[in-house]
Amino acid sequence: MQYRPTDIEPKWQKAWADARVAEIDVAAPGDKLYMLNMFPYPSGDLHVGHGRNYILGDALYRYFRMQGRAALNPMGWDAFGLPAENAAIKRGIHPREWTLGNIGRMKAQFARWGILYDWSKEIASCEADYYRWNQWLFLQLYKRGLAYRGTAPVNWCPQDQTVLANEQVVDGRCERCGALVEQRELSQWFFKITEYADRLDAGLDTLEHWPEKVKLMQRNWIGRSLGADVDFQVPALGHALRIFTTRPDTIFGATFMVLAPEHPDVQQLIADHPDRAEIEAWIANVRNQSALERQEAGKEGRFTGKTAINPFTEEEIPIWLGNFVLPQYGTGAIMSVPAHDQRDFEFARQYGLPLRVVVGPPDGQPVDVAAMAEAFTFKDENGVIVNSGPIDGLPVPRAIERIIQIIEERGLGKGTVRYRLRDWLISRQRYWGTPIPMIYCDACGLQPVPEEQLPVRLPLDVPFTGREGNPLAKHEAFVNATCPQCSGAARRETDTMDTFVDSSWYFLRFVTPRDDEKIFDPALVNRWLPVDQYIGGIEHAILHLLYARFITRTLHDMGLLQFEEPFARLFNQGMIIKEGFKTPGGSWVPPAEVEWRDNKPYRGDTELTAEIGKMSKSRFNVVPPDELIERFGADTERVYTLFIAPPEKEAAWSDEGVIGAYRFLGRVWNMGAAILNAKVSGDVDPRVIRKMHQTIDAVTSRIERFEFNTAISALMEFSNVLGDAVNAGGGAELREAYETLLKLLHPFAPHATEELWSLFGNDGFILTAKWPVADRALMQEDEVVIAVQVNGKLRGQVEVAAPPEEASVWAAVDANEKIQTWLAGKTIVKKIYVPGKLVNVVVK
Ligand code: ANZ
Ligand code: ZN
Repeated sequence: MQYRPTDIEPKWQKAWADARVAEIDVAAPGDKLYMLNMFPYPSGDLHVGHGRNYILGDALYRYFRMQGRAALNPMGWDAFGLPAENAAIKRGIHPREWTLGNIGRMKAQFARWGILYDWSKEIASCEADYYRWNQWLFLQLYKRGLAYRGTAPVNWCPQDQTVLANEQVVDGRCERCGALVEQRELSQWFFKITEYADRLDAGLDTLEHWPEKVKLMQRNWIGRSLGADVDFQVPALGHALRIFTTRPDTIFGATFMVLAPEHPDVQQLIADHPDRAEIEAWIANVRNQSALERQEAGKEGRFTGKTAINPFTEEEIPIWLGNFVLPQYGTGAIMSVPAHDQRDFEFARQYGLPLRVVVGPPDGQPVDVAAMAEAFTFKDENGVIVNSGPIDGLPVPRAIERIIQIIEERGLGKGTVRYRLRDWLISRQRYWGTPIPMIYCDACGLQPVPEEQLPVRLPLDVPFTGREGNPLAKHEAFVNATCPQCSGAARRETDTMDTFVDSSWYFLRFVTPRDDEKIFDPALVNRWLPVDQYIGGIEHAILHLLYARFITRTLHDMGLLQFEEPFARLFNQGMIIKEGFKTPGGSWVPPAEVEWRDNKPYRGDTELTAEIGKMSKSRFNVVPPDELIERFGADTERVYTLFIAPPEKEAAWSDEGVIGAYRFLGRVWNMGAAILNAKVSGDVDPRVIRKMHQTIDAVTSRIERFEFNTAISALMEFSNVLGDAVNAGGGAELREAYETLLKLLHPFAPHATEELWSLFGNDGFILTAKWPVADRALMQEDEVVIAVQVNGKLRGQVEVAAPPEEASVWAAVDANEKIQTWLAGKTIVKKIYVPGKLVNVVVK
């Protein structure tokens, strides 16, 4: 009997699949647990870095099953998106065919890893029976004013006559043809997520079991800021310009004003400017830049020639235009306080504008303006207001409250809460996505597609050229529609939805994925959700999770959901990295092409450098799971992947580590063979039983805390103790302890443990066996070690029978010669006993 994983793994994979072990009846009673790995984009192949995510989810799932939980663990495919369309253009294969082929390959890979999903609940977002509910959802949001049309700038390739996604723009040029990309304003569809900004922000406080880091990223993205809107009168306009500031306490230091070049009053302000043409050309140039380019361009501005009145100092201050002021944030106009805001400081230095200090350090030291190398950004209690009349001497937070009061009393403006969050632009001018269910009629205007006409199906017979825009727009049969209002000829919307719409509610669909009457069953969904454990990459920390939280709230407000937060617990696994090799020019070299000479890596005559990179295909440093499984088995990959590091940490792949995991499983296997073949039986060494209970306790609590690596080390220790007992001639009596080891190991090495479980003559899957429970009494060591201190310094230790009693501890201290030498000739002042841990003798 030898450990040959390739002989046993496919057998158990088939047995689990045939028995449909992971299928669950959501209507049956039980202690429900909803586990979910973020559904992947079906890009094709999976490497061991992806494996970590699914393997850790599966280990957890198997553990909960053995705990007797009714666990739902579904899987599906985030199947719309750009790469499928690119494959269609490059290789002439239809996006659907490409996607379905990849899904098939990935499913086979999941099976080879021994991962159990409830495939009866599988969904793919590119199928009409899924995306029709995207369309239904869109219509509900539209009815409630939460889906609307507005204009927004897009990347436009003038050569290919098409809209480009951000990732298709490389250095400002079209990735495909190299033409300079322009910004164009297009009419597009939005979801009004901003209406939920306050609730999305406040809800973060209720997410106890989310990583702090993710909550912080969400909070920053939502960007709640408290401040004030203040009017500055502009004589030349005849009305005021309203600014937004988060630091109204600095208003006495506002020495100029800056507007976004897009601000609606700009035209009037520069109407009689002598350099008007030059300013307009500059504005056009700024408008054409993407947000990123605008940031990178450095601060630039133009003076309008006009002034505003600072309502507190009553001074005339110049009005500038500046590229660093964004049109969609706040009011698109700012009061500049160069002494206390770094952007304003740089702008003022660049254009020679004046500074006035209005916040000083708490010690009251005067600030030397001429010597300032940067803005003094005193905030919170660390800043005290100066040179500011009624708020002089107040610390910043109190000054903000007070000045807002004054602003409101004097009718100059009001205190405000603002959010950085923008509405969600869901329109994509692409083919491979959910058609937006709207119709344009010349007579009746915009009309929603009636619900009973859903789904609006994506036609499959379209040509893919990558040019001249969205192929849907040229598909006559698709575009020509009948107006639902007047039955006249009308046109269909040809934009499709952002794929983040697909993933914003899929976790609700998994409960009843085949329902073609409704999006989900509210009673069942309210029983199964929120998701108890959500697992996925940190790359989804912002958008996906925010959109899912938003859509969940909209469905809550429609009366369909009783909860507002979809994911009770969130876990983000770390990345697996592997060493790779680079040329001096920076390109990655596949390991197969690397030659070693004098202990240095070369390709041909070029010396390479070794670098750590994240696993990705383009870097040639992926470990293909197939090769690994072929040699060592999926159980080895699973144990290694979970043992390598705490799962939330980045981990470096090591081939020696893999072999270590393989040897461990081999030892467990051989031990099983030895126990099976043992003839004699006698008493079990009590140390084995004690170790067993300690291990049950350790592994259980560590799995629950996601400490898979230390859970596996506890199993290794236990298997060593058990191995010693076997080598010492222990026989059949070790069975119980060994079968306990198998159960505890099952979540990590499911195939080998199933095989051994059945070799030991057990019926049924070990997966459905009961998880062992530790007996605390049997965990107790016979003896405990108590540390002995003299005057607080460690001077020795004593061993007493467990559980320790104070009297016997002191008796042992008295009998200990080494400790007595520290006490000789001294007077004992006090004796302290910390139960079960230490004693301290205070002497004089
Ligand atoms: C005066 C001031 C003084 C400001 C000071 C800051 C510090 P957050 O906190 O990120 O929301 N601002 C307002 N609207 C802007 C826009 N459309 N584009 C660029 N900047 C804008 O930032 C709020 C601050 O950013 C506002 O407070 C304003 O500058 C600037 F010592 O007003 B502050
Ligand atoms: Zn009509």
